[in-house]
Amino acid sequence: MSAEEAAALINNDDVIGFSGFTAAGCPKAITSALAQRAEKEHAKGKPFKVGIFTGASTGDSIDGVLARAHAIKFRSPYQSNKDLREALNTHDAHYFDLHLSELQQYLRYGFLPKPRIAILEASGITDDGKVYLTSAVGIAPTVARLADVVFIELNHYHPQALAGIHDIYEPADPPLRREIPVYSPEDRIGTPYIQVDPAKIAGIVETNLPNEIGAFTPSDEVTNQIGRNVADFLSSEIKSGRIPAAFLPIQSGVGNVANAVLGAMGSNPDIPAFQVYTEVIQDAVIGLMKQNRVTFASGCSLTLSAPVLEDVYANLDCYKQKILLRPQEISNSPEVARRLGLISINTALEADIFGNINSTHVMGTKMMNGIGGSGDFCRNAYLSVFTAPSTAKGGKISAIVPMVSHLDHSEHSVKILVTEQGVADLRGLAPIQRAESIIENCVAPEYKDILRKYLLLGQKGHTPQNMAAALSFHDTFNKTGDMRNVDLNKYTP
Ligand code: 0RQ
Repeated sequence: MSAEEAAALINNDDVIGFSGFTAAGCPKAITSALAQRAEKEHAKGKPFKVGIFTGASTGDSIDGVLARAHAIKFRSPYQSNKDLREALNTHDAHYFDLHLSELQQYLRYGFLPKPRIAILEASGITDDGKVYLTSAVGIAPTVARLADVVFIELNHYHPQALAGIHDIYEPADPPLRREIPVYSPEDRIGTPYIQVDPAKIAGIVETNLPNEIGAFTPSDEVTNQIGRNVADFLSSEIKSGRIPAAFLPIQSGVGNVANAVLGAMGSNPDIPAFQVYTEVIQDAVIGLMKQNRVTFASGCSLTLSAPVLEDVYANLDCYKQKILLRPQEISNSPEVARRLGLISINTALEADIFGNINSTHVMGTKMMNGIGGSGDFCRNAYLSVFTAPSTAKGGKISAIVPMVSHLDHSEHSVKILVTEQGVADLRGLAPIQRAESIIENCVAPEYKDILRKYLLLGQKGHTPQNMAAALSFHDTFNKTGDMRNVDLNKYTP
C-alpha cells in the first residue's frame, strides 16, 4: 500500500512503536504521510496526536516532521531533534526520559501504554511473517509482538544480504527470567529475524530511502586531547594490572568526543586490539576494524555516515563476521555489562566537583537529548569514564560546577572524569578529596580559583557544599550570560 493509505489507518491518540535506533533503521515514509494527515485534521479544528515509542533518537522523518506538525502526544525514551526538543521544552509534547535498556520490559510489564501499532523498517520479509530488519534493532521485537497492527516499510536501500547480522532475543519476564546467555560480545543467542503473525501485518510500503544520518563535525584540539587523555589513562591501567592485559570490551557513547576517544584508543600502541559491546556503532569503529584495531562489534545500530554504511554494505560478507546487531535490552543489559566487564565511556553535559553527572538538562531546566544508554552502562561497567570539554560556549559556561543542576548519574556510578585538562581518578576518594582532584585535574584554568574559593565556603559535613552558593554559577549565567561573573564574596561558610 502507499504511505498515505497506511497513515489513514492510524487514529488520533494511537500509540505507535517503531523499529530503529538513532536515525538508523527508522521508518520514514508512513510518518511523513501521518504528519500531513495531522496537519489536515488540525486545519479542520480536530485533534490529532499520537504517542511514540522508539529505540532512541530517530531521523527527522519521525521526530522532526511529527513535532513540527504538533502531532506528538508523548514520546519516550530518547531524542535529539531540535524541533522535538522545542516541543518538549514548551510542553507541546510530553517526554518520558528513560534508561534505554528498560523500555522493552516496561512495555511488556504494562507500565507504559501498549502500542496498538508497530511500524518496522525491513530489508526483507517472507510470506510466513519473518521480518529482517535494516541497520538497527531497537525495541522492534517487543513492539512487533505487542501491537495489534503491524506496518512494514520495505526499504530497498538496504540489501537483503543484511539477513544474518541481527540477533533477535527477548528474555522471559520475572519470575521466569533466566540469565541472558551472552558471555562474550560475539555470542549469538536468538534468531536473525523477527517472527510476526502475518495476520497482524496490515500493509507493506515499499521505499528506497537512505538513513537520515548527518556527517560528524571533525574532531578539534579539545576533543583530540580528551581522546588522548582517555587512551593514556587506560593504557596506564593496563600497565598497573587493574585492567587485564588482554583488555576488556569497550562501550562508547555517541558524538564527536566519543569518535575522538575511539580514534585515540586505536592509535595508542599500548592498547591491544579490542572488542566493542555498545549500543551505537559509529564511523570510528568501522575505521578501527579496517586497521584490525577493533576485532568485533556488538551493538544496537549501525549509525554510520552514508559513505561508511555503503562501504559496509559493499563488503557485507566480511563485516557480518565482525558485527552483530541486538535489541536494546540486550545491547544495554546491565547484567551483560557487569558480566563482560565493560569499560564505559560517555559524555557529560555537566559534572560537579563531587563527581555527580548531568547528562540531560541545560541549566537544570531545558531538556537536551535524554539519558540514553549512559546510565545502563555507567552503573554496571567494570570501569565507568565520563568525558566532557571543561567549558562550553567559548568559556562562558564551566562544565564543572559546585553542584549539578540536574542529576543523572551519581557519584556512586562515576569512577573517572576526563576533560582536555586532564584526568581525575575518583576511586576510593571521599567527597572533599574528589573535589580537590577534579578542581586540580579537570577544571579550566579560568575557573580553578573560583572553585577553590567555593570549596572554602563549604559548610561543615561530609560533603562540603554551600547550600546558598551551590547553584550560583547557573544563576549567574542565567542573569549575565557568563559564569565567570559569579561573585562568591556574598556567601559565608
Ligand atoms: O551546544 O550544539 O549549541 O554547540 O551542548 O555539546 O560538547 O558538542 O557534546 O554532542 O557529545 O553532546 C551530553 C548532550 C553531549 C550527549 C551530550 C552544549 C554545547 C553544545 C553539545 P551547541 P558537545 P556532544 C550513548 C550514550 C546523554 C546520552 C548518552 C548526550 C551541546 O553526549 O546526549 O550519554 N548524552 N548516551 O555547547 C550548557 C553545559 C554544556 C552545554 C555542553 N554545561 N551547559 N550547554 N553544552 N555543555 C548514546 C545513546 O544513548 C543513543
